[in-house]
Amino acid sequence: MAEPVQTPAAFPPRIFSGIQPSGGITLGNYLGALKRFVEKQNEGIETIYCLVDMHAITVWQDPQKLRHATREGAAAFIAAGLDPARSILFNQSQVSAHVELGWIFNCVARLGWMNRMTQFKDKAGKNAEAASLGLYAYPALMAADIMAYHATHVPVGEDQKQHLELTRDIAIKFNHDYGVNFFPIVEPVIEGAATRVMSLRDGSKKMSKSDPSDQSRINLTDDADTIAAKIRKAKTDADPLPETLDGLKDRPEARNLVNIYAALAGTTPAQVVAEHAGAQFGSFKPKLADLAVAHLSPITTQMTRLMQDPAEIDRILGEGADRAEAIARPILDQVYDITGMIRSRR
Ligand code: AQP
Repeated sequence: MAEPVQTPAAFPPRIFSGIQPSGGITLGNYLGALKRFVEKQNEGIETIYCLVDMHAITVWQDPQKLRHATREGAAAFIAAGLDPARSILFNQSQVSAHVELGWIFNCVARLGWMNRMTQFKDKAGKNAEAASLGLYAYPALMAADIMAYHATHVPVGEDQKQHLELTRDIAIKFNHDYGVNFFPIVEPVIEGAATRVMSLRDGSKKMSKSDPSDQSRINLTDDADTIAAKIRKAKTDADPLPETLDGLKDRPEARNLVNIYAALAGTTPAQVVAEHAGAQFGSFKPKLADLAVAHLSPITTQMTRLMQDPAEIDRILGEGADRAEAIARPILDQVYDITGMIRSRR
């Protein structure tokens, strides 16, 4: 017999977020997401984090590389300070509740909403006819990732803001259509000095795993010399750093390096310009490179060590998936009851 439907009036704080194993994790993913995932864990909030491999295959992934990137992503989480005993860490495909709820949300989300998603337009490019249906439906699966846990807060970079607004719309429509107060209305958590790290080659494009130019990004697997060389070659302008942030208004590449410096140093962009006012990039870049290497090298070293034991990484992901499933399955069962699906298997 189906359990009576619960309609919780208030939802305890619970954090969910994910990263796609669609390549190596970049400094953008680290500063915009991963570093802050760890901070949230350390604040003592319940935290659930996921390598979203089902999202990754919305664009073609070589199976061997996908497996490697999933393990490397997990290694990056742990090396950055995630404790698999305190946070739940798993890969999405091991918990089928995500895709099951994703289908239901495909039936809640409206085509008009999906048509407004700028990330689909950016990723599909001019040849949208050739893009996968999965890439188009991606934001509904993302909503399911979050709602399968009744998560209330989602730390993300600025680029995911629109998808979180869609998540809210889906939850509101589901609750309204079925006359329940079942899904929480999620809050995006977009904080810090580097919520949108830009490409090192083009200040108008975000730093991305899938950018064809490796020079455009810093990867968490880059060694110290590579990081220093990429920062030295990063596009800037000929002017010195100004005294206030106003002076960076029309200088996106300069602003990007200042934001990265602030996020790595744990300070604000305003403090960085105040400290370095008048400095040329010839002297600022080596300081930024030193800071980046000091911050990232221990993470890279730890990732390399963890990657020597892939079976242990798989064990951690499997255990995390069991814990994730224990939360998501009862929520999904209630969704089936709410939507009128018969559940009569013993
Ligand atoms: N450049 C960025 N600056 C700050 N945050 C960023 N994020 C991504 N790029 C930046 C944040 O990282 C988290 C994981 O992102 P994702 O893996 O789900 O996919 P994405 O946003 O599409 O990131 P990429 O690196 O650009 O991947 P590809 O190239 O595969 O599309 C999210 O919280 C995101 O906001």
